[in-house]
Amino acid sequence: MEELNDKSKDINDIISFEAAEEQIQHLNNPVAALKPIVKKYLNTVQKSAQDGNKFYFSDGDARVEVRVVSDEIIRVRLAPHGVFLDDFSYAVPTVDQKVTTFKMEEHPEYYAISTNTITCNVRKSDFNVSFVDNHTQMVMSEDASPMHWEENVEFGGYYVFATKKCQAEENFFGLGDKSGNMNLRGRHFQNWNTDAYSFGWDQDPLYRTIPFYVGVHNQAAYGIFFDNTFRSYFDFGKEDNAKTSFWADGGELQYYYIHGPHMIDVVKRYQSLTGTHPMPPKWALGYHQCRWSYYPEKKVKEIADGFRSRNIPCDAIYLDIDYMDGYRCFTWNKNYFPDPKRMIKELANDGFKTVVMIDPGIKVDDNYWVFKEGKENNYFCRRSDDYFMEGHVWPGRCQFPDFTNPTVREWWGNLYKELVDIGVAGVWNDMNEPAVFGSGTFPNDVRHNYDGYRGSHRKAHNVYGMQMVRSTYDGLKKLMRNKRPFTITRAGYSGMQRYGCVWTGDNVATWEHLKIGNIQCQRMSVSGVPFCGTDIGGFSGEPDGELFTRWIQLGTFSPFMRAHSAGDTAEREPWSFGEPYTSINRTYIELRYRLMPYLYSVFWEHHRYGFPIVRPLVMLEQENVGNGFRQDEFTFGDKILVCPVLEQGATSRMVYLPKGKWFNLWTHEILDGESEHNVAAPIERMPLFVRAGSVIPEYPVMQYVGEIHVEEVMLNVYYSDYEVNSFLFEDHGDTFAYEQDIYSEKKFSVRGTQYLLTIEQSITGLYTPNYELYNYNVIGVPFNVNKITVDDKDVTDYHIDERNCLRFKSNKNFTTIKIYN
Ligand code: MIG
Repeated sequence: MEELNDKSKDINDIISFEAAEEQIQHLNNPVAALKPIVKKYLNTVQKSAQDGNKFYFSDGDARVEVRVVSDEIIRVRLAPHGVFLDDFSYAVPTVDQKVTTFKMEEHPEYYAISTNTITCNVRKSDFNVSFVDNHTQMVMSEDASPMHWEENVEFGGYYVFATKKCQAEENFFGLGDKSGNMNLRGRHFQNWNTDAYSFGWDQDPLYRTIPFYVGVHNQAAYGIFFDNTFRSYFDFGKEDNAKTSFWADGGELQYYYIHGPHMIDVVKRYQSLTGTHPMPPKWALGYHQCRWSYYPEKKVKEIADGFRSRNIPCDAIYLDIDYMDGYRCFTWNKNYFPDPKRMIKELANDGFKTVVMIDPGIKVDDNYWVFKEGKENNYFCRRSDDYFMEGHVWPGRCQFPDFTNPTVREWWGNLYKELVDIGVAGVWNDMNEPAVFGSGTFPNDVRHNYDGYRGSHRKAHNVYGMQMVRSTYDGLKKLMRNKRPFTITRAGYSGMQRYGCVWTGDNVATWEHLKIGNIQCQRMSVSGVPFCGTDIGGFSGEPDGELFTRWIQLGTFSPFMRAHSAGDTAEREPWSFGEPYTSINRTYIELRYRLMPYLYSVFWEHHRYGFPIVRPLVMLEQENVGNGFRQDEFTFGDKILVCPVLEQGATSRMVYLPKGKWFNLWTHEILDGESEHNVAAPIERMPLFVRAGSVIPEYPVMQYVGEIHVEEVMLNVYYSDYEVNSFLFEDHGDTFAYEQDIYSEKKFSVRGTQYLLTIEQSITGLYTPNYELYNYNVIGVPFNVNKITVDDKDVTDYHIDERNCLRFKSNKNFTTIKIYN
């Protein structure tokens, strides 16, 4: 431990577990450095007590609370001297869920708190806490040493630590916004929201804090959510191959054990604690074009025309900071944009939504109404000695609203009124780590309201961005009445998905970053942040046509699809690289729009039922150990498997397909799952596969969402000899009527034999789409078709097309279709 003696080293550089434990006091405060290190561990359990679903254990001084949250979730808290901190969390609005039965039993050596599904054991001799699957009796997670802590003389409170055993061949996933390989085993991390311009493979920390990971061992998965907003640290068997640790610079040692055993269920349960993403307006799922910056108005129009004249679909154009007057939020530079309302209207007439950037830094300027209001009402953050928190950002000297104050959030939300009135459709919150030029972020001593629970920046830093986008989302929701807001944030904390989507920040136009981005979106998805995208093409640096096109292809299956670039780089529109790239880019963006009803339905499955949108291979098939190391392929929903091409010059690539049968989306070739295939991947082709038995709904190509009144929905039916269910969700697309059950959910079941293919439909919900017909494209029927019936009536008009697909139409309300040999 060489670092131990190097007292000049900043604590931020030290993230090895043991080293941090030893070092913290010495580095953070000179007074403590003179004292011996006092690290305290829980001792023998002496007492236990029960209060409803909460169980308390004490070693005579410290207390531990074990709380049954649901059948599959248990929360553990530590109070070093018996007094728990306020039970308040920005991540978890409501702790208790439905629990059917639970009980505590005392055994000679331990206490056992069990639900129907899991048991939490607290060992008497040393306070060891473990979690066992009732069904398999497998120990899913177990302390390697008792929970411990260390007093923080300078700031008060404690550094808090938990250390768990790494189970045999255990792999780790999640943890939100991290770079590098998807599997976290053998690495360590810290969480401290950071403006990480041009970050590298393995750079840490980045913009967001999601202290939640999933462990997979012995084919079973569980999750740990360490709900602590202070700077936190995770070590996945790096310091000691046999241990996984997490710790924080303050706050409470409080974590949730979340049971699987399927990884997807762990994520769904994490989502049940922290919430899902609200339904976005449908246009938000279209293609978005951004740049730092498009200005003046003429340029914006030129870009809009560029899309329409080339027939490349696009739904949104972004205005980055230069639209403002001297970077003052909520103002306009009237030289560049003399009449923003007219411009936004004209763009809207042409099918474009306008999304604008809003930063947290407010220019110190007594002639600027936002600053004046903030100052008069005491809305800006202050230092410990009551000075204002001042820092330089784009506008020059700035002060910063305290978004952890509910009154400030409400004020800020209302500031969007004028933007909403002139037709702005979405807002993009940047720099909210918060980022400050020079110093990076706020100093630790800045005070925050923290929704009445008070805290310094040590406690509020990681939630600042989340509370900003929360205020933006809530404000827009109110101002737009019943319309769905569209918001994007750069920084965030667990639960951020309730308020907006996210982009991965300032990436680079390199092949390595294409890989990073692919993994980042998958990792965010495992971490409960489903609506995520990268700057297509790379923010800094310049891609060539090939790299840009490969990025558009990946972006077609990123939940959020937006191209963005820094201002000092060459232009980056889908047509910037000439042919063949323009045409290929068009084809993929068109594919995005054709698949819109599918993408939208997958979003609903997330919003309503908590399913992740993007699913890595390991989530599809955790029992296959190899999948713990595969990180290219993923599915969008559960029907379409995507294998992005991440190597320059590639014309083919290896693809692993999970169990079952898969159709190559381009060729209709049927491939077996549970094996690897070498698949053609010339520049115009990203390998895409559809699960046999799927029904993939498709719209006609449109230049923007809602351009064309849909007369009939195409249903692509992929033959299967085992039964598969597919879902189609439909509603108005931009209101909250879905909260009043104004939507329709359709279930399609497909099942084939050698002689017969059956398609069944069941419909629930109060919404009726205003098209009448389904237009079928049945793929892979293994027999000659001699007869088709729709609800027992013969279909006379059908044919086999040039791609060997069976084509016919029916009324959208059918119940049973039979296709006979
Ligand atoms: O200091 O608004 O990540 O997307 O274009 C840079 C200008 C500030 C950083 C964002 C980027 C945006 C840029 N911003």
